[in-house]
Amino acid sequence: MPAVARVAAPIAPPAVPRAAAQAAPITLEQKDAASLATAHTGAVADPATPAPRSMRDPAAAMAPKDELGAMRHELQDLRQWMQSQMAGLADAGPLTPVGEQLQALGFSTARARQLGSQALNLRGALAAYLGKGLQVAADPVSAAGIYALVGPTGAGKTTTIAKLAARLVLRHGTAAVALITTDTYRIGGVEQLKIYGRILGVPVAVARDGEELQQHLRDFADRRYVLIDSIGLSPRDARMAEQMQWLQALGEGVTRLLVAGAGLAPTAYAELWSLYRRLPVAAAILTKLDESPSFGAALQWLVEGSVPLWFYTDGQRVPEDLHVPSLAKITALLEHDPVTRFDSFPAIAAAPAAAATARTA
Ligand SMILES: Nc1nc2c(ncn2[C@@H]2O[C@H](COP(=O)(O)OP(=O)(O)O)[C@@H](O)[C@H]2O)c(=O)[nH]1
Ligand SMILES: [Mg+2]
Repeated sequence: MPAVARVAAPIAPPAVPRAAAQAAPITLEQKDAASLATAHTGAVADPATPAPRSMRDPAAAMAPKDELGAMRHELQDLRQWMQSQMAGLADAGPLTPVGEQLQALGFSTARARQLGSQALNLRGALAAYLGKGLQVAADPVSAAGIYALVGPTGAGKTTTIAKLAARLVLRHGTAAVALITTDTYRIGGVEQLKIYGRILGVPVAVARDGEELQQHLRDFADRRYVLIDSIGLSPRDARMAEQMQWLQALGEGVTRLLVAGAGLAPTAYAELWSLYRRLPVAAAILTKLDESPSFGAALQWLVEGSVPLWFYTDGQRVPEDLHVPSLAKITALLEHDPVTRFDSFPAIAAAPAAAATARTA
């Protein structure tokens, strides 16, 4: 399994030398943010926090002795006071403009309020939150192994398997990859994967029970990558428990990836996670970002549930619409900027013709 790395925030604030930082004047931006936040929320000064010295005792600020030192202290006081006022806004009152943007993107009101009160703009808020909390892998599914995709029906498991398989075939050739499906209940479930297998030139095996699954895995022991497609069922369906048992029985020999649409409600992510986390699940793949431009709820689930994000998909094309996430790409998508689609995709020079022409049916 590739090492999980935290995304380095590329939009980190410029480093300020210590001496300069101490004497740094309050910038216009900072002042504006404070007055904006206050004007917007109607918040009044927290009586528990003493106001800066000059407000309490103007003579102190005008003392001629060591004027520069006095000004420095005054600025430190002012900065601390502003910070305490801004922090106080996190718990109550209307949202700041940045908070409103975050809420519109799907983040919960509480998180939008907190992040919105701490950042001067949307990009800063996202960089701070995602840069610290979103776990990604530099090159996911590069280690040889067995990978099982789980998740609700219609989430995009089969399509994503095809995209992943194409990515691996492009890198390692058809002999390195095999597919197995346990989706034998739905009409067309097996056929859908078999079509992709034919186009990509890789074998597809069908497992009707745990025994058959184990047997296919033995048969494919010489393949570097085995991808298992599964069926998503209601937790009340006995067949769901059955399939979960097959996958659980594989123990640590299989890496399970939870596939979920990017546009679900926060409660849907909580339910999904309570159902699938016990498999256990190594990471998530978010699908259909093209249909869900405001996927803050999904990101909040990933960050606060400590679920690494290995891939996201933003369309039905195989394999082009599968991407490895980075902070810059996720931020650009949230800001609804055009994103460079191919920068994470492997070189296509050695691509077999079949894989290069693979498309969804
Ligand atoms: N717009 C869009 N559609 C997708 C994406 N991924 C999958 N789909 C579509 O979602 C539908 C269900 O996908 P499928 O792979 O069969 O889901 P499964 O039931 O989880 O296996 C199909 O019509 C796919 O083409 C995506 O990233 N964007
Ligand atoms: Mg399927």
